[in-house]
Amino acid sequence: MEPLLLAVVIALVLVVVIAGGVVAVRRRQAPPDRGVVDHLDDRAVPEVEPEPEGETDERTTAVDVLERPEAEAPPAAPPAPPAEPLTTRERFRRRLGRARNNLGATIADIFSRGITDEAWDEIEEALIAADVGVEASLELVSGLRERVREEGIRTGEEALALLKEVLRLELSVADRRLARREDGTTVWLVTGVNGTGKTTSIGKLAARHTSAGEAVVLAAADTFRAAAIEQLETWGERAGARTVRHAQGADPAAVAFDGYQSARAAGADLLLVDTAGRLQNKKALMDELSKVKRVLEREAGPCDEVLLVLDATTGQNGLAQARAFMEAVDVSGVLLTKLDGTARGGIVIAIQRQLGIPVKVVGLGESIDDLADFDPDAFVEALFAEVAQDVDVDEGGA
Ligand SMILES: Nc1nc2c(ncn2[C@@H]2O[C@H](COP(=O)(O)OP(=O)(O)O)[C@@H](O)[C@H]2O)c(=O)[nH]1
Ligand SMILES: [Mg+2]
Repeated sequence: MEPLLLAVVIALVLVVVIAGGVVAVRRRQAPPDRGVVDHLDDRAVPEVEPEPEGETDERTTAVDVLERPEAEAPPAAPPAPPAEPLTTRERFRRRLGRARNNLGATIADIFSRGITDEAWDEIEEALIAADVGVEASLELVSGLRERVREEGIRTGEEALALLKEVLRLELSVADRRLARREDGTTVWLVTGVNGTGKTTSIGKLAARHTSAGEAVVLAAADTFRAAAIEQLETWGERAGARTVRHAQGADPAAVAFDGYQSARAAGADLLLVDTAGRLQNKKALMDELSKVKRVLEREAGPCDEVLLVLDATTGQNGLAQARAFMEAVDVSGVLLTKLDGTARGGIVIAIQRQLGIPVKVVGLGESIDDLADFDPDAFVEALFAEVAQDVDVDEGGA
């Protein structure tokens, strides 16, 4: 019988404690807080008549509180509407001020003076100066002239509209998305010459995917300088991604291999492999890169993307670099950085035309969210948008 007695005593004690707690809660809600509760209640339930002063007692207050629990944790000021995320078009428009002020404005100006032989020559020159490439510029202009003739186009405005259409068409590809694996850890190998923006872009990509709820691992396979490893690690911390690293000077292929094993063991969604890009010894660099890919793929299967990072401000020189990399590894897509920093922009067309590789992602600045999937419509529109609509570019006149 003793255990039963004990249980009864415990139950009694519990009842007393709970009752005491309820009374204490009610007391806390009683006047003088009453005025505040009323005031908040008026906001939350406006149809309730305010009680006359003096008729308030503990009972009604307690009932009030129990019936309107929201009064205990009142919403502060009505929440501000969340800031609208910028649309892709808006982002391109804001960041392409330089190219717009140069390429876009130059072409619009030429066409505004009418469609003449000189105008066509000047358009050709403007495209070449914007890094579209000589051959491509000549072809684009001759195709355009023909269509203008065929379609009986008379105004510069119409000709400009047609040029935009031709550029959009030039940039259209079937699929620009970064490839993902259905099951297991997706592997993206990131290559390119030093200084083009590999590490920064990896940080931005990582952030984009961690904020979508994915687990991301970075492999620091640029082992040449300790600073390069630390830079990647810093980006990883910012992005919420773990970095797999070895000591400075370690075999980059071993780091990539370990990166994959670690990512797979952790069930990570995405592995991003950073690599070195010192062009001083091109042969050694390319040998190293193909070894990284070979060793990585032995463990991970084919890389889902081999991204070549190109710096838009290096123009045609970047294309020569690209060819060297394409000999060492099968590049599947270009990540074009510093589009915000170039007054040219035609490099986008040159890359796709001359290398036959789609620009998949672009860098639009140095911040973690300055990365966008390449969108040809938004790009062409931004190049030719009214300069007056430019809001975010302070040094666009370069
Ligand atoms: N304006 C601008 N700067 C960039 C962009 N991407 C990278 N950078 C800068 O380019 C420099 C080199 O970048 P880093 O990632 O270290 O290049 P890596 O040597 O290829 O790894 C850094 O100062 C970056 O901030 C971009 O899209 N726009
Ligand atoms: Mg780097």
